[in-house]
Amino acid sequence: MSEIVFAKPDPYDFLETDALLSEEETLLRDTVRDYVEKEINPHVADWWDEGVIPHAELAKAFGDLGMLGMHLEGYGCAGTSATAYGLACMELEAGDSGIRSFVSVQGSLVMFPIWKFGSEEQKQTWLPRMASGEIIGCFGLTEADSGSDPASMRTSAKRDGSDWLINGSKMWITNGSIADVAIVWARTDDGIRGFIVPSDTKGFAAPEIKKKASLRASVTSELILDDVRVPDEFLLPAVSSMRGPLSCLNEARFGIAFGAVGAARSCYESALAYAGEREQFNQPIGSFQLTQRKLVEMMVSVQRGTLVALHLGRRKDNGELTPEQVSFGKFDNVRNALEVARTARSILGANGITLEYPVFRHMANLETVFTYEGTNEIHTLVMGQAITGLNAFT
Ligand code: TGC
Ligand code: FAD
Repeated sequence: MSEIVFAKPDPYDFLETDALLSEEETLLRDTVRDYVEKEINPHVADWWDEGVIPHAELAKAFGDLGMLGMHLEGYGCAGTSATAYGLACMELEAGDSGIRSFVSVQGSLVMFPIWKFGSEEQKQTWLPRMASGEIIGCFGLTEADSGSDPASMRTSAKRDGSDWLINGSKMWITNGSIADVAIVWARTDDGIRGFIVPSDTKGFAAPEIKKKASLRASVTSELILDDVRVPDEFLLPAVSSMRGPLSCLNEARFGIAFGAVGAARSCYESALAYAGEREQFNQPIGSFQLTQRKLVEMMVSVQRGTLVALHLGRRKDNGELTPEQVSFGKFDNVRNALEVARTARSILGANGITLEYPVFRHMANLETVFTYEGTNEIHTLVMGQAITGLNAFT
């Protein structure tokens, strides 16, 4: 029988989940962590405050690091495991959810549909330049009146000779105003189809949505499509139903299940350090039972989220992961991250409301993460349907 060992637990990795990573995964994780610590963390609070990001520089840097479409094979993509992609999302989101979004959208929502549903010519044309960061993409599914129910979209595409004419608008589109190309999902006589729309096409506009109080280190836009004409070669040939966009969402939601743990970890680490330094009543606030309770809840939540994410990663790498299991990860890890961020905020007292610490920024960002890529309620209903066999969406 193996016996329990007596060893001092690591406050930053209580269950020693690092031991679950391969050498290659650890190296990749550490490379991204190092990049985030050196190149993102010193600046991101200012970017967030000002509502701007150096998108071209970031795209180039992420391209050089092989992080764009990193889990796709061929066409200049790194071809890593899904778990490695998840770990990169975790480190990026420990920096800021908006930075992780930038990478998720490019890889999971723009490159993935071209890779999965595109023609060989489309793959050759777009993927290498997107992998290197030369070209930035966005993903247009949501509309002002079609959020949780994207199948109700009004944007339409009609054949006109050998071309298509696209009309409509999309709302809340990450990277919209800075994108060189948009994947636009539209209703056609033949079902829901995806189009590759270069942003310099006549009739296409992408005004930025301002005054956001969340995900400020990320560009969010409306897409306007006014008689946008694209040739048939810009239609994604291999899908003609909601399976197209929803397959992309599986990929991005998987990354978010990892990413949210990164944001939570950053909040926990901030609160732990603060609780050790800040004194009230002549004692560190970490010595109070009520504070310790909060710290332990946060630590447990981060460790549990890490285990869930890694489990999903292994299942994806084995070809076993289901959309409902992705919903489990997105649902549970994001709601827990939000709770961790709120708890960390309380430990930091008044300092917790400033941008001097990452906590409030993460907390505000996580309100978006709770909503996009399927709200918490939508993922509840996906899992509810899976366990009862009953549809409660309508
Ligand atoms: P339903 O009628 O059940 O199915 C329609 C077709 O889709 C297939 N399908 C899936 N395929 C792949 N993955 C999934 N998860 C799928 N779920 C369903 C299904 O087999 C069927 O295929 P076919 O070929 O037989 O026609 O679907 P529905 O239209 O009733 O939708 C169900 C529901 C509510 C779960 C879905 O609409 C949903 O997930 N809604 C939430 C919307 C959402 O998540 N939007 C996200 C927008 S993108 C975004 O937020 C980006 S944020 C980016 C960032 O900054 O990180
Ligand atoms: P609604 O669908 O109107 O939901 C409002 C409330 O009603 C929610 O609480 C919801 O859970 C609840 N609800 C809805 N239906 C049901 C039901 N059947 N049962 C119970 N409750 C229900 N979209 C893109 O396509 N591309 C992007 O790049 C993108 N980026 C985004 C970036 C940001 C910063 C944000 C905030 C959003 C982004 N989105 C993007 C849009 C996002 O996916 C939607 O906001 C999300 O799907 C929810 O849609 P909605 O906001 O219209 O809310």
